[in-house]
Amino acid sequence: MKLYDFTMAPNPRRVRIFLAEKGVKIPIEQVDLLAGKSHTAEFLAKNPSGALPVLELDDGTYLAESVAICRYFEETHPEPRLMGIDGMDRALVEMWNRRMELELFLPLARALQNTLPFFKAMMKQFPDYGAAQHEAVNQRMVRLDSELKNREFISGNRFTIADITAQVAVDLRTNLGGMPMPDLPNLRRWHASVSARPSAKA
Ligand SMILES: N[C@@H](CCC(=O)N[C@@H](CS)C(=O)NCC(=O)O)C(=O)O
Repeated sequence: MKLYDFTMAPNPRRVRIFLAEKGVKIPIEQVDLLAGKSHTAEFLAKNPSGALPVLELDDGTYLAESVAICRYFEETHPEPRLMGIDGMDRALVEMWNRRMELELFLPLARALQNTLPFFKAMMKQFPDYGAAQHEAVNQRMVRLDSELKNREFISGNRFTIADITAQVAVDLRTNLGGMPMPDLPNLRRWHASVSARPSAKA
């Protein structure tokens, strides 16, 4: 088994945090996205999307998509539960993880890709679209702040994959986007709590 990873990239970090929370250690191979190494014929045979992360299994299966890889480890290493503890909780965790993915992580990625000089050589940028996506992220963070008012974590009072998705997005906004954490007390309290977990170093 092997995880294809690129330390700088946010989606692989979601899987690394998930594995760290589970205490699972597997071999990791770096694929340099900046050098285009995920678009070689050899890598496209593993994942035709040319994207990371990818998990290579011992039977030759290649599993792509961060959440699918996390699902694999949730099934093979159930504890601690990061994707829900029973049917209803699994549905709630999925709801929150999709919200964090679709309403925070993806708009942030589009915002950064369309506004940062870092991405200029890699893609055609649409700065107005990027600015609108930044605004969508800011508004979603305000809403998240009120959602976190009466609970410790995003899907209730347990740390789940939804926290990981949001944590990676918020850290990317700060570290690559250079934007400070907004002055939102519940969001800050939640972020300090997830950042204090040993898995945050992954
Ligand atoms: N939906 C995919 C997105 C994967 C993705 O976009 N990965 C980025 C790194 S964060 C990547 O490999 N980009 C390089 C490319 O698409 O060429 C997932 O959740 O794993």
